[in-house]
Formats: sequence, C-alpha cells, structure tokens
Amino acid sequence: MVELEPVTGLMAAAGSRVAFAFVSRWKRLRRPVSSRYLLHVTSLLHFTSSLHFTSLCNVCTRETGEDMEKSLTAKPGFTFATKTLPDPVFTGIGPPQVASSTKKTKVEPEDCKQHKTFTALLDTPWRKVDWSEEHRDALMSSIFAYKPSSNSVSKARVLLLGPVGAGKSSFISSVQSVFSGRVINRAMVGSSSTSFTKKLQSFNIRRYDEKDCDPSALVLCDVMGLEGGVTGLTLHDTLAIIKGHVPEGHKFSPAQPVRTDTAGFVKKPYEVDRVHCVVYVIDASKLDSCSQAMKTTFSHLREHISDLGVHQVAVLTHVDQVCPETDRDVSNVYRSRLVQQAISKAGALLGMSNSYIVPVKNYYSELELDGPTDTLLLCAIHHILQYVQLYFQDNAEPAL
Ligand SMILES: Nc1nc2c(ncn2[C@@H]2O[C@H](COP(=O)(O)OP(=O)(O)OP(=O)(O)O)[C@@H](O)[C@H]2O)c(=O)[nH]1
Ligand SMILES: [Mg+2]
Repeated sequence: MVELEPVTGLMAAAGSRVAFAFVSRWKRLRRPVSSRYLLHVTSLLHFTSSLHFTSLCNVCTRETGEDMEKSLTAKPGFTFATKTLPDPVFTGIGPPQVASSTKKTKVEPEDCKQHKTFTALLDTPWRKVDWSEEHRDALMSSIFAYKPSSNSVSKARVLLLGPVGAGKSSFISSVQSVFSGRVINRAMVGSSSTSFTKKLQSFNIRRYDEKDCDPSALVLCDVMGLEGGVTGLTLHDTLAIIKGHVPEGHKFSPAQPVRTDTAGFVKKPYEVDRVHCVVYVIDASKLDSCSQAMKTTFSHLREHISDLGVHQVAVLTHVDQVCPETDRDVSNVYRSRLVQQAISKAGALLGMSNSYIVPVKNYYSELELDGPTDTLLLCAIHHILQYVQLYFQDNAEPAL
C-alpha cells in the first residue's frame, strides 16, 4: 500500500483535473445536461476523492505506525498513550489493589506461591463447621453413641475403596487416633506404587481411656488399593466383599479371584458380614493425573454397588497438599478455593454430587493431635454414619 502511494496520488490529481474540466464545460454550456453526463461527473468525483483519501491514509499509517483502522477510528485532536493499564493484583481479602509499576516483570515462583496462598481463601466458608473443643467432644460422643437401627446387626461395616496410596489405611489410623487421644498407627500405612495393604482387615473403632477400651458400633474395613486395570483390587472381589462372601484376613490376588472354593469363603452371608456403606478415598493432590482406566473403574464400581442398594460417599484426603492455607490451619479447609475446586473435580471423577464428598487431613507425620484435624475427621465419620443409617432404614424389616 505504502509503495503505491505516489501512483494513487498521481491518479487522484489526474482524475481531479478531468472532473474539473467536465464541470467547467457544463458551466460554459449554461444549459441542462443529460442525466448520463451528470452520472459520469459524479462517478469521476467519487473516484478521485477516494484516491485522495487512500493516499492520505497511507501517509497517516506510515507516520503513526498504527494500522489504518486505528487511524480512522482515532478521534482527531487526541493522542492515545501507548502504555497499557496495569493488571489488578489481588493481595488478600478485600478490594483488589493495583500494582504500582506498569512494567511487566517476570513472576518468581515464590511470588506465585504466595499469590496462590492469599487468593486461596474465601471470606465466607462454603460449609459451616464449629471448630470448638466442645463441638469436637459432642461429635465424638454422638459417634460413640451410634447404634445401627437393625435387629440383626450391632455393628455397621464400612468399606474404604480407593486408588493405591490414597490414604485408606491412614484414614482408619487417624480416626482411631482421635478416639485414642493420641496419634497411633494401627492400620499399616505405606508408600509404594502397588498396594501396601493386601488383605481384608476390619478395624473396630474403639474409645480408649486410662482403664478401658470401649468398642463403638463402627467397623472400618481396609482393603487392597484400586489400580485401574488388571492389577489391584478387582470389581469381582469388591462385590464379593460387599455381599459378605470374603473372610477376614483374605489376601487378594487379581489372578485368583474370590470363588466358592476360596479358603474361608462365606457361602451364606448374614447381614453382619455385609458392607453397609462404601466410602471412596480419593487423594486431592492426584486428581489431575487420574488415568482413564481408573475413571472407568470408578464408573463400574458406582453402577454395580448402587445395584446392591449400598450408599456411596467419598472422603478427599491430602487436602493439606493442595492448599497451603489448609496445611497451615486445617480450620481454613471450607474457606479454601483450592479444596472447593478439588471437591468438584472428585465429584466429576466419581460421578457424584459434591454434597457426598467431605475433605479430611489424615495424621501422616504428626506426633500430636490437632483440634481442627480431629474435628474434620469426626465430621467425616458423622457424614458416613448418616448413609449407614439410610442403608438400615432402606433395609428395615417390616413391622409385624
Ligand atoms: N500429606 C498427607 N499425606 C497423607 C494423607 N493421607 C495419607 N497420606 C500419606 O499417603 C501415603 C499412603 O497412605 P496409605 O494410608 O498407606 O494409603 P492407602 O490408600 O492405604 O494405600 P494402599 O494400601 O497402598 O492401597 C502415606 O505415606 C501416608 O502417610 C493426608 O491426608 N495428607
Ligand atoms: Mg492401605
């Protein structure tokens, strides 16, 4: 366009000259002219004015460096600053603050970390929890007072299912720690790519005091982890556990599915042998790396377990690893955007409404109990017991 500018200029000048000649001739004639004559003159004038305009625009473009469109839309008489407005930076709870410098600097990883931490908390928690010691004690008492509303069973069996290393065994140990008043490690906790837990192990949650240990009505069942493929706990064996066919201590092997000739196979399981609620244990820090095979496994489990009439809920572990503010203080968990996002992702993964999922932080390296960590674990158990109770209501024997 810019190279053609002298040519367009010359053509515009020539066109103007011809148009001027036509108009002069018309003036000299001093008589009406044909409409055809007028059409020629108008077209010529239009053509030459557009040539002048193009030529002018090209000059503008070259001078300002802006594209033509911008040149045309800019208001005459004003110059626009080329400086861009700074991005607002949220530095905590309250109105966004504007950074003092307009210069874009490279964000250091530490800044990034702090930014993430500060923006992680909401003003209002999305679920309300009373973090007082009184409420923690009240929760413990109510869990301990729980009795299944069934004539045939005195204990509720809850099965923990989840990928390898999700924190199933740690959850059992953590709950047991809360009731023991000190951090203990009853269930075997590991860290390997294949399941550390190999057997079906049932843990009756007990309350310990100086003299005694009272059993509660809650039994948490630990099993081998899911691996989302041909290894790990299979769908077949999972359903066999839920139906009550698998004996305590059975060692799982994907190559040897539970069958009627398996040692200790429970041929006619009673209600006490059955599982009354399934809890998926999901690691919040691994949600983005969950394989398609694992997603398919969850979908199959959800479908088949639902057919058995057993309610399914979930606990989201490792929340301390996804949110530094929750790691610093567990009572921030329901103000954490990052934990809220993780719950939504877990819901999508399991095909479950977010209201069925509760976050927990397990005791994994601590030597002492922490109030909010205890409360969160107790809230999770309280949540699970509501679905256990539903199972017993659904399966209540009709009154005579
Ligand atoms: N930071 C953190 N680590 C956790 C949490 N829960 C468990 N862990 C750690 O995660 C690792 C695996 O925990 P386990 O309880 O053995 O997991 P699992 O689901 O029983 O695993 P398998 O038996 O192998 O299927 C251990 O190193 C735990 O200490 C948690 O809430 N936060
Ligand atoms: Mg385990």
